[in-house]
Amino acid sequence: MNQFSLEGKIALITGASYGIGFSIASALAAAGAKVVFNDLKQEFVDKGLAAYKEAGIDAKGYVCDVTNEDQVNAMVKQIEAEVGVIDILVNNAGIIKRIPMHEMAAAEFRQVIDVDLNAPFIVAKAVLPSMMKKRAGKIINICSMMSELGRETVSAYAAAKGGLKMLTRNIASEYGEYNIQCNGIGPGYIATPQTAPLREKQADGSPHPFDSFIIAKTPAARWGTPEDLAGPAVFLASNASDFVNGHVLYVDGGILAYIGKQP
Ligand code: NAP
Ligand code: GCO
Repeated sequence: MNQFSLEGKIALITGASYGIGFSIASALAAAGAKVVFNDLKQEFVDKGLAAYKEAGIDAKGYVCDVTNEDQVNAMVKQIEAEVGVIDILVNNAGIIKRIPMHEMAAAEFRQVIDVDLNAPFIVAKAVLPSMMKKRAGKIINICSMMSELGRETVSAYAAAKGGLKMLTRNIASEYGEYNIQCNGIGPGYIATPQTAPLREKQADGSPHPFDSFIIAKTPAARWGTPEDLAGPAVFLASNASDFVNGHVLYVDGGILAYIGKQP
């Protein structure tokens, strides 16, 4: 048996019209899974469906705000009726606000926590009952290097992603006896719309200082691509990881292991 095969599995990837979610969903589809995804607006769902179709993937898309428990419960119910029970959940949807903490409004802090921590709880809670009944399931939470490290302006994001690491460990602890594995993927610095502001060329055409900083801090000396996350996601979604539980797999090119290149 090919323990990396996802044939016959149904995978929900949240916020997967583009970016990391789209790449992970595409990899799970290539391994045999039926992909369903959501986004905030029909416009983005439609764009995502077109992109999946272009990639030869017959995905199903739903409009759902992952912070809204009623919408999430309705979406999961609809998926179970239209497609089937969700075998694999990837909590990917996320936002970041880069604001110095002493200038950040409490409402802005709460919004990041809501999307990046409360929503993964809401969506995982919605899929757990069917996984428990089936006595099988895979939950993958997209954490971050900021689950381990802080930096200026990302207090809310780091707090959320640090909490998401511990939520991952707690789901693993509470539901392992149902043969449900919950793990995290901690991407390093990945070239997506979320990090585009950190890579913008300067007015004189020189690299963004943060771009140069990340290159110096990464042994691989490059930004990651969403495709770098494909293999790790298939591994954690498949039977190959049935005894891996409560782990955060950092896919960061080695940043967390490296003091950084001397300037
Ligand atoms: P992105 O390009 O900003 O995409 C985020 C996706 O989440 C978008 O499709 C967005 O939909 C969706 N989303 C946001 N809020 C939502 C909500 N309330 N309900 C439903 N969907 C929502 O981000 P990305 O770089 O692909 O990152 C994806 C995940 O990886 C995030 O959790 C991020 O924190 C994490 N991550 C990213 C990096 C990186 O370097 N890029 C590194 C580590 C971890 P809309 O387009 O409609 O807003
Ligand atoms: C930032 C970046 C990071 C990455 C990622 C790193 O502003 O520092 O956006 O937070 O998105 O989370 O793992």
